Amino acid sequence: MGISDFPDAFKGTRETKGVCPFNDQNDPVAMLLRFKDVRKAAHDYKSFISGAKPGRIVVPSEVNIRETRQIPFEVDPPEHTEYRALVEDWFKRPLQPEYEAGLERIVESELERVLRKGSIEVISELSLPIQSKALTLLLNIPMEEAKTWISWGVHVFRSEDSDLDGEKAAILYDYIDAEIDKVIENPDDSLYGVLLNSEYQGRKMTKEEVKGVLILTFAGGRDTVINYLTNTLAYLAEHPEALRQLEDNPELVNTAIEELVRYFSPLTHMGRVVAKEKEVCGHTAKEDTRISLCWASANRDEGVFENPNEVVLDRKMNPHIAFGFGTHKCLGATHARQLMKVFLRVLTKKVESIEIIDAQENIEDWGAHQRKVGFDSLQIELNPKK
Ligand code: HEM
Ligand code: EMZ
Repeated sequence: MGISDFPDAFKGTRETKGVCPFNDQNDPVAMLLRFKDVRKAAHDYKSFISGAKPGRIVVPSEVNIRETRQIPFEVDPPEHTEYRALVEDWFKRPLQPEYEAGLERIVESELERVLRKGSIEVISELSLPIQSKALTLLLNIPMEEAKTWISWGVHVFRSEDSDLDGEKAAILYDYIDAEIDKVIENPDDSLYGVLLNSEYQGRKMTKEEVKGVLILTFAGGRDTVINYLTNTLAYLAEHPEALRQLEDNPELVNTAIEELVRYFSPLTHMGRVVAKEKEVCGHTAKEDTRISLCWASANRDEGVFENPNEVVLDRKMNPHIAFGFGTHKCLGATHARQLMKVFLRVLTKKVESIEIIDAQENIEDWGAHQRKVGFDSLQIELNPKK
């Protein structure tokens, strides 16, 4: 098996049972594994709610390490609809030509820097800096600020030795609290400033609500984007022909970015709390227990995707749900897609070949199933084009 092969961890259980029980901190989760069931449950926000105790829909549950409600992620309609409307246009800014040019400058300068080094550890030396610098565009704040975020490392709620790290989370909360206070003192046109000026239900957004949006923006768009970039580099190292196809046929990038995010599915699953007992795929989801929507498993469903375990860069029918489905579908998807498009464009222009020197896989443990989601470290050598 190659370094860039990401096996389908849920195949057997998806086909035979469709549901997989998982015990998380004595708050069990029934993981839904089939494409149809995941989409149906994601659509049914009245039975399967996001607006539970903050942190509870995340697996592993974060109830013990945070109290702030993430907005609009941990809110259901009708409140969700109004919150989401406040930020929807802001998160479409990545489609503007100036924004794309900004992404291009970031990716170019980061790639040039590592090309001078030759051999690098991808996550710390390339993916994290690109992710953090790109996020300054999404928040509309000076690029300088990325230095602080890079110093936090890859995870904001996790650390090397623990899935949940309250002390690490506190760094992010304290930082956001301080930034909100700064912008209250000196209003600006950053996401902080825009939110502090926005009205929800006819009144100004509270500091706690603004914090809820910002925490989500930092946490949701961090390891997902880092894995998307890192795993793609591993894939291109092992598939030099793909690197050249992307260079020779620039249109290919449009289907390639979708196929790569389907195949890698950087967010494995997300939970919901059962509002009222309901039968799903032969499982009785009892009131106040949890289910999860396993995007990663759904994206390998053979009933929907032909050759699901192969990366087909020009895949035509690709209704993947790596960015979620329905009410809560990813607000950061436009940013992530634009970043990957630019990354592939610049990479194919500047890089001749990539060699893998060493790789430590990051394997998630979901009880009966172990899933490779990315790497803990990936050492590569980059050879520049002449
Ligand atoms: C929601 C995946 C990048 C912000 C989601 C959901 C998924 C997802 C599956 C749905 C969660 C649910 O239904 O409960 C991903 C992946 C990414 C990515 C795979 C990268 C490849 C980002 C980025 C940002 C972001 C860059 C922002 C900086 C959000 C927000 C939501 C969300 C705000 C909640 C939307 C709502 O509740 O209405 N994401 N995400 N994501 N994501 Fe992302
Ligand atoms: C939450 C989540 C958002 C959670 C859409 O996903 O991402 C996770 O990485 C965080 O731990 O708190 O923000």
